[in-house]
Amino acid sequence: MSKQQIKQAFVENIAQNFDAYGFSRRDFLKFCTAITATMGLPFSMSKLIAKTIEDPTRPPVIWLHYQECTGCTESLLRATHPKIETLILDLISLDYSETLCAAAGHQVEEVLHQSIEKNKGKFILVVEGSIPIKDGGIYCKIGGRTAIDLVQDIGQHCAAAIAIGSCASWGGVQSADPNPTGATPLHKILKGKPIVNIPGCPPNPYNFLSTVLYYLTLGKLPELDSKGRPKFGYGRLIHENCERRPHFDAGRFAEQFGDDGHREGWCLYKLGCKGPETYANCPSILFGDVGSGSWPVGTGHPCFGCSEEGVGYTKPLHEQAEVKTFTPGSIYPDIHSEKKGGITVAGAVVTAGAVAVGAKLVTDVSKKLGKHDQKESLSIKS
Ligand code: FSX
Ligand code: SF4
Ligand code: F3S
Repeated sequence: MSKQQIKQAFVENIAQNFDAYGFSRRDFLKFCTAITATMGLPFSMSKLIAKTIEDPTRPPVIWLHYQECTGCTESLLRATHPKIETLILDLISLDYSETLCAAAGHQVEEVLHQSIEKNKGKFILVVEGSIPIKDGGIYCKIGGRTAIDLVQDIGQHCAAAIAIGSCASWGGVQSADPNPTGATPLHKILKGKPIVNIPGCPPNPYNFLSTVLYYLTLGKLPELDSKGRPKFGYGRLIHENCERRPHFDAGRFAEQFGDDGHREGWCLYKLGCKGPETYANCPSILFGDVGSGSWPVGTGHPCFGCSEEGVGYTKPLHEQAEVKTFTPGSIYPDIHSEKKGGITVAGAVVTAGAVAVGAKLVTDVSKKLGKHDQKESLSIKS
């Protein structure tokens, strides 16, 4: 059979398996379009993404687990997710994963060494969990070797690495004060390799899948921010895309869990929502593919900043957040223009009021702007 025939057989095999996976080819193409949009790529790229998924070449992946709860793997593989994620995992060659390997002990260690030897400089390393460095790293050992020793040894041979979850990205829950094990993120242990951080506890599976697909399709990593996160997933504050944002702008806050404001779906800022200082796309891509509202704030709980270093597991849950952007929202004209004839603060207030709910809102927003319109950062206290 020629290479072309093998490829054709593989593509047909996927097509036949659509039913087994519980989705149609149409669903598959819809998925490709959605994930292309998640990556911020032009619509036309969705065909290339589909091609990548249908390509029979399976890139080798080695997946290491250290200090964590396995929630990242769980959220990626949850049976409640559409099985399309499973299909993606079928398309990588997951050579080693402590959670998913059927083999154990020396047998699986042998598989790991063989994969490293065979794929030197080519495999993608995924690290889930933080790496303890205190007391010589004794708090996490696998096969008698410390996590720090393993990650440096294996990591030197990878093509690129992905730190999945907040634990591997910045220390996560184990790094909470007083950080008894010296929990440390991957990028501080593994040097000289391209590393992408996909924080979240757990992270949204689509941000991980999009990063892998981006790499496989374009042969390079997506553009990263100063914290090593893909800009497509972490370029915006949660507060910018939250469905409760109009309530924030209008000054309508839930004051207590279960009060009238909470029941009405008002803003959770005063209950400690960290959306105003947390960069993630949770409100846009949601979780679990079950429709609108399927994200923490959507269910009525304040975001606690699980994906943001210095916020999640660091700031008290119900402490009020630092608001990093101005109010009113970015849909309103720039209220800081110094150009003559540009819109004034009062003008912006009037505009906001006109498009929103009327004179009462104008008064509320005016009060806020009066206090804060000169500041770069706005912090509202109750
Ligand atoms: Fe758990 Fe992953 Fe949180 Fe950490 O997720 S969901 S503790 S980010 O490393 O397994
Ligand atoms: Fe949404 Fe939280 Fe911002 Fe309120 S403070 S608008 S609930 S992200
Ligand atoms: Fe985490 Fe906040 Fe998103 S708690 S899942 S970053 S809404």
